[in-house]
Amino acid sequence: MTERLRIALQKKGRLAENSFNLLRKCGLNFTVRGGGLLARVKNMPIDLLLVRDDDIPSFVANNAADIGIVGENVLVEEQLVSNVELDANIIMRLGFSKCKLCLASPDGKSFESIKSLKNTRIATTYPGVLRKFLFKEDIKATLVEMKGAVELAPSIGIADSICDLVSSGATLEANGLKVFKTILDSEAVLIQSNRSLTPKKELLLKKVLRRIDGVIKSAETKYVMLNAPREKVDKITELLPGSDSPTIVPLAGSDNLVALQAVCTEKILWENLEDLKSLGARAILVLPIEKMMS
Ligand code: PRT
Ligand code: ZN
Repeated sequence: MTERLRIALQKKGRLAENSFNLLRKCGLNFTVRGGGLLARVKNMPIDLLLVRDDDIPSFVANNAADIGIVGENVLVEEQLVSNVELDANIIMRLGFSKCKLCLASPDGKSFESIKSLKNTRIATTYPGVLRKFLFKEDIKATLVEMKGAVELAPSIGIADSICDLVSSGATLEANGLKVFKTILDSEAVLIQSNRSLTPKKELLLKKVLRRIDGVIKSAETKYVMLNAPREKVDKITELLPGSDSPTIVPLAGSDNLVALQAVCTEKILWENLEDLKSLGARAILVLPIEKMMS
């Protein structure tokens, strides 16, 4: 058994670039070539298995890969349609490739109540998730299973509504469709089976997970520096999103002003800066943090 950790990733598609970028930010050095199924990480004992996203849950479950990055929608669907129970569980949510699996219908023919889906035809590429939803709601409907282009189904007369992934909503709008129910919220997730790893691989996995966690946290975390009147420091600290005990330093040549520096773990909006300014803060700088480890 190889001591190289194997990570299954989508080769090409909506998850691929984000997955590669995440791993590169974690310090993994690799090149993805056109035809290759495996990419070797040059500076760590890790191989990347580059495949179609639908295969990732079963590859992780069947030991072809130790961990994988996949859309939660694909993981849930594969678990529901697989003949055997798939040993693949979410170990970390990654926060990219967010989308929703929605029910949508042509304008003017919306289903105010989902109960009116009864005895209608619904086109989807997600029969597993849709069937489970209909079962839970006690609705009997006909599923029209498609491999793609689901948004065309109502206009060509093969379905009354659709169940498909939506992110910006532009595709639905271009096809005159409106969402009337979201049945699953999804984002990219890191998955692993319950199988135990060799101690060496386990250590390496822990290291990679710690780095991924650091990259995700540092994406929103910012370092804020500002000058403020000493008596406003408490109020200003309260306004800094997700900050913990800031550093306060006296400013040379000023009795009243101090410099305040804080790590903010939540998103900082323009509105936050305007509020800080109205409390007397000046020279406000918001700096990105490249790496974090706590
Ligand atoms: O070839 P392979 O099988 O690996 O890829 P694929 O074609 O099956 O999947 P891909 O690359 O299209 O999507 C991979 C994953 O990205 C999905 O499983 C989701 O987890 C996630 N994702 C995020 C999306 C979208 N956003 C998305 N918008 N997947 C698909 N879409 C579709 C949507 O259904 C619509 O048709 O993209 C189109 C544009 O969406 P709008 O709403 O922005 O117009
Ligand atoms: Zn796919």
